[in-house]
Amino acid sequence: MSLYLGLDSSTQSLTAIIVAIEGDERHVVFESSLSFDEALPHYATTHGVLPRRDPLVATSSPLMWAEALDLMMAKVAKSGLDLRQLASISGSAQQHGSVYLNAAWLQAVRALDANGPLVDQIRGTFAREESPIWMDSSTAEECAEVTARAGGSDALARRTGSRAFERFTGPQIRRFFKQSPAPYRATVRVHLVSSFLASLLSGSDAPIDPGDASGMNLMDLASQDWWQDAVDATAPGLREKLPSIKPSTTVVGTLSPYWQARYGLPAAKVIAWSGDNPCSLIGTGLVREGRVAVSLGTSDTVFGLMRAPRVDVTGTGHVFGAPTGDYMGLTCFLNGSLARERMRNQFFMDWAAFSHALDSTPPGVHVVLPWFEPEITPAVPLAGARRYGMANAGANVEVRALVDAQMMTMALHSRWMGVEIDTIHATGGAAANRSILQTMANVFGATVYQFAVSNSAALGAALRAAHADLTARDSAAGWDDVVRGFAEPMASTRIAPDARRHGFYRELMQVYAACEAHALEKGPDPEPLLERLRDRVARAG
Ligand code: XUL
Repeated sequence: MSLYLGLDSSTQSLTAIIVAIEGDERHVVFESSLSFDEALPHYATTHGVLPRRDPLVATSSPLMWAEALDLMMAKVAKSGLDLRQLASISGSAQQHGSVYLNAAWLQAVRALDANGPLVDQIRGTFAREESPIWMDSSTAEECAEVTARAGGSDALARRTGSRAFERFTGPQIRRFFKQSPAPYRATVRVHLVSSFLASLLSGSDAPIDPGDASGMNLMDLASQDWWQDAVDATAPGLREKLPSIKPSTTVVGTLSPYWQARYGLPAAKVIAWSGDNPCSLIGTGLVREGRVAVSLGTSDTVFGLMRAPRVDVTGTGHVFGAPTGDYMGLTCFLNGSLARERMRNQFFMDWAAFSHALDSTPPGVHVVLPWFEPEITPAVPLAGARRYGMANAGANVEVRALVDAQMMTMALHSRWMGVEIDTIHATGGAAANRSILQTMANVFGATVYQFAVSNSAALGAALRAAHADLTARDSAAGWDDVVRGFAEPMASTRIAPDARRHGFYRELMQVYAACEAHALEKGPDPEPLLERLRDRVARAG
């Protein structure tokens, strides 16, 4: 039997999952999570984000991520499992966030001493104490500059898989270079959250995988290497500061002596880390084209595997590298779980009451655009929910309208992927809520399935670790074989769409799209459309 560890450093928490594989025997044997706010209160984060002075700026602490890793490895060591069987480890991390390291980094990471905590040994290695994360939307100016310098939006999208996005690492690096030229010059390495944590585990300077590198506006999708024009368009001297890009299956090294001596762990192989969405692709079993997954986490995302890159000409979505060596299409929505939580708290509900509100309230002819925070899809720089056809609606209707809106915006903005969505693999914390998933089924007109493991990113990381080990032993072991028994939708959880409701949502979605266009000053007043739908509903009784 072999054990494989997957870690997921997300926006709000660090999760570890260990899977055990012995032929057809496959089990999750350990799962543990720690919340940054609760476990590491001295960093003073809220939902994993450092105190925000400017609503457009969102940063976190790389030191906190490292300290969390130390705490979690201590928990793993005490799991009671026979960790001599731990063959390999991989990880997943929130995408786009960047870590800026100075000249002391390389020596420090290679010489970690088991006699002292990790954080004390890397404290002096940062050229920038705070890391900008994916929730940051402060780089509109830098996006415009990078776009112009790299030959325009279409060229950037075609070469890198995405037009310039505020949270993408390239525009973030450019802003740092412009605002803090001296610390930028003192930066010898810019890591992503994923490659930073892989470096700490392996005691080396880890590469970035194509899945996470494609969230930077810097990688050439076709060659899976840095695109020099984009690198030059971003900041001077950047090429030398970037790690290499290596396939997601790369063995970066072995667990460094720090972890072995401090926690009695074996010299397990460390496999390149990737972004949370590429890892979730594996953790929801999407190793073939055709189906999509919807992840309901801090961000809500819709994604699916693509054999060949089909870049979104509307500029909404992204093409990333997939851990299988293929590609994945993805659209990301910022107002996910924090918006659901905000609504729940506003009306003093627990999750049972939230579900009851959904179950007891049919969709109505009104729309809320759920932009409580600046939104990524569609691009909404100024926060503030907008309401159409609803005033003083009351708690239940507000909850229903919010979840309807979250599902409608996902359905509308994932059309570019060109997939006829008839089956959805639902994952992320809120995928445990069947009332939310019933709304998903009704809006998309698709069958929705849940999974035994809700953290598909951590599971995907564990399965990527397993894949690297199994293929090293038997080159015929494919992805289908690796995900089997773990990342399969549970037949008993099947949620079928209600055809009548779906018919209504198809009409409401047109109104929703019109409201969105109006709010973004791209379309006329949608009131006549709302009126027409109200009439039709009244006539139908
Ligand atoms: C994807 C994105 C988020 C983060 C955090 O592009 O920004 O999904 O990866 O989960």
